[in-house]
Amino acid sequence: MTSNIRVPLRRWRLKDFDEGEGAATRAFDPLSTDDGWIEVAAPGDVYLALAAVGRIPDPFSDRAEQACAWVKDREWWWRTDFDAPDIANDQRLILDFEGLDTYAAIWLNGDLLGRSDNMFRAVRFDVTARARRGRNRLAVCFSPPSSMVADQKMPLWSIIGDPIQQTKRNFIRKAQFGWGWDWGPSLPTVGIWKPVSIRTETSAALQSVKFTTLDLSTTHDRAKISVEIEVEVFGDAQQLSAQVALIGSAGDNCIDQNVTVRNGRGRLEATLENPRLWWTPELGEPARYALTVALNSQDRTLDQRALMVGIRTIALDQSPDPEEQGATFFRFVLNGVPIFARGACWIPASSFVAAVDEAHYRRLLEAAVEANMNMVRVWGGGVYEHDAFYDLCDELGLLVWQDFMFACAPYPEHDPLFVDNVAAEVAYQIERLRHHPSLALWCGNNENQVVQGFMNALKKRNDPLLGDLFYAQMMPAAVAKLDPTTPYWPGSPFGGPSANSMIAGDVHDWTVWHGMPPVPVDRPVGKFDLSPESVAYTRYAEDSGRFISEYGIQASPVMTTLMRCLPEDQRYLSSPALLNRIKDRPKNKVDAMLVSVTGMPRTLEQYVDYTQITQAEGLKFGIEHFRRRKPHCSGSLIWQLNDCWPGVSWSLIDYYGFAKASSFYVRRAYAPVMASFKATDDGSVELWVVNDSLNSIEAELEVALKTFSGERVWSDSVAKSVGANQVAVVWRSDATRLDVDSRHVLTVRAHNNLVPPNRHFFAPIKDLNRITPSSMEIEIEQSGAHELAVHLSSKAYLYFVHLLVADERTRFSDNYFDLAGGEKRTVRITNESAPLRRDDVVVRWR
Ligand code: BMA
Repeated sequence: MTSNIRVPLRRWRLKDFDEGEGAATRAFDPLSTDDGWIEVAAPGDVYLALAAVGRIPDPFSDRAEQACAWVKDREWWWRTDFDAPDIANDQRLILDFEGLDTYAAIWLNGDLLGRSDNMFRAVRFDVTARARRGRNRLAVCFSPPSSMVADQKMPLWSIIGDPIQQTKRNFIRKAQFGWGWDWGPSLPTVGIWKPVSIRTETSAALQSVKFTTLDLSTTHDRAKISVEIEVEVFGDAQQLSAQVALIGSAGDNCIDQNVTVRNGRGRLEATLENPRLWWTPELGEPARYALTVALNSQDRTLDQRALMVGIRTIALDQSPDPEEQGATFFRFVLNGVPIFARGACWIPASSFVAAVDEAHYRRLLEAAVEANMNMVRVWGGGVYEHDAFYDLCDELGLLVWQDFMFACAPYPEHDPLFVDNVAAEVAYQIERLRHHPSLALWCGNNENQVVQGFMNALKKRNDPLLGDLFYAQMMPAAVAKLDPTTPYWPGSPFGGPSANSMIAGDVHDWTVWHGMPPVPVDRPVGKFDLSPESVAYTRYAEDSGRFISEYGIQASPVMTTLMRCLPEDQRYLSSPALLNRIKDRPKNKVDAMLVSVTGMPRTLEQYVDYTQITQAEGLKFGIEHFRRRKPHCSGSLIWQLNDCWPGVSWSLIDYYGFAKASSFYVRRAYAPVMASFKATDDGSVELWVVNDSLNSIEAELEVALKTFSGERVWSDSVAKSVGANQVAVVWRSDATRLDVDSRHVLTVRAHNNLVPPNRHFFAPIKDLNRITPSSMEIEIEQSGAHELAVHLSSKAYLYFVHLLVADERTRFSDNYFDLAGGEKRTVRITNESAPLRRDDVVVRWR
């Protein structure tokens, strides 16, 4: 055991002042009373603390965002009293803030200790000389962020909405989305958003522990790893050494070795025989190892660190694509295996970033794995997430594309203080996250190069990108130095003749939804076009990109969510409270998509269904196209997985955790082995099988042409093998056999459950010639207190069959599917947290 003690400081008090008033009235004074101060936890959030005592409404309710607008303009003081641990002569006392949001002055016992101006850096103070025996008073003053940058000048681009332009967010090292985004409210946070503790250290302390998989043999039977240790020696520590242990999940001790520490450094390299590798879910187990490092001086353990690590190699293949002239791959290679990244972009899981806990992360990340994802992209307008996020990604086998936190703006690279601040942030975050096996990529920012490129093309200029210093020089140098085995990429999107090029790098495809002109290679940039033809989701088929790291369609959350956040008199189409939940502009942008897919909704209920149908069908179409292009396209990251509040957005899962229809469509379209139809220009249809697994598979499929009333026109049996990690056309119908119209549906079913069922329509959803029955056969069986089995069947074809339970913790074995005439399906519904009863379930269809 070490003699070090770490005491978390969790209980604080909070009070607001006019700017400057706190110090003037000696809010830092150890003797001042707690009158008018309210309780707050650290980590914690000011809005939530205020709502708890009734000073503001629930910020997510109705239009409360406006009623909370004053919070960001106040000065906030956080205060706590603590007893300092006793320390010996060879010890020091460290005050450790893992994250302060954002402009903070820290006071101890009435003295100013220092300041902090970056939410993404830790702040540590040696308080050995300042702390008193017994009671100490710690106070942190947070200044209103906008007033700290009031005199800064550099215009923002007007791409995320005008009011947000006024914030000067690009000067503030703080979560950019907090000022409002096209899916989120303007509720800039303030306060202690990460743990704070006081701890003792004895003579020397571990500064960093770095674990690296250096090499993996092609047959995977041998891995070379290294452990590097950095130590700060501040006392008289003799004969420093580190005991390094690596233990597998079965308790097998792979390494137990003593490493000499000289000049503050120690290093160990070892070769492991038959290591259990870290894999994504479709390729294997995400095996992890427990790494512990104990820093010893003679017989005494001074410090200790424990990390969960994984053995894997990750690379980014950008070699020329031999089959697509002039193009280069953009594909991740995990343990030597080129993979197709199936995933989504991650935004902060709450506007109140301090308040996201492990359970919240777990719900969302498990839902990502259930949707057959293997990658999430931590988008650059949010935060470097809490440790629990990355631990869960490690545990679940989800690769992480990690943006640095810069988004949709020029950044002040001409300001040396800002540059130093960013350099320290970049180094801190790399050292913090580099040991995670899930970490697949460091990426410079979100959309800065591409927007600058657009501006230049429109204005026929060649202005440099302000901030490029960070993405083109500082970050790659820092990654090369501190984490050289993780790939670096300058921005998303980036690569090729223009940043959003289809022949190299990654692509954000916003033709669908935003009406962005398709990416020009050798043409001048076109015009944004929001006409229904321009934004139709079938335009995903024009995308010939290498890796689509953003594309998406907005949809309403489920009705239960709307009921929770809309007051009773606002539950109608286009009500002011509903429009307030739509942050993209124009607020009716979705209409251009609905008009050609479902037609326009007349009721709130239709709005929920029609937007969800359009999102689900559109993403299905896009995913199937991108996956059929494997390996030329090697990634699909949907914009966006989750929400930061109960809004109308591109998310697959809403703020409370209710899945939209798209979650289930995506689950099927992302199945590692998947079959999809493709209509070709000559009027025929092909059936493709995509195999992301490492085994060759035998596809035994039945393809059938039916009418919606249940008549079988013809069917074919297909038996074809598809090689490991390959795609293949396994069936093709010529136009003559397809004498079809809006009454027909082409279906595929696997005899051996190898692929999820799929279908192809010959007309838009709204024009399908179906007779929708008003009833179906439904039998709900109580198979356990927390489990129901719902047996469904229908004589005629049913579209968009879905089961609703008004508890977001409910899970469904499948949902939002079509039921062919005569088909029987059983859906298993479970809820580990609450009992389920038969009448909790509502079954609907369209
Ligand atoms: C891209 C993202 C986000 C944005 C989304 C939807 O621009 O990077 O900034 O929210 O599209 O517009």
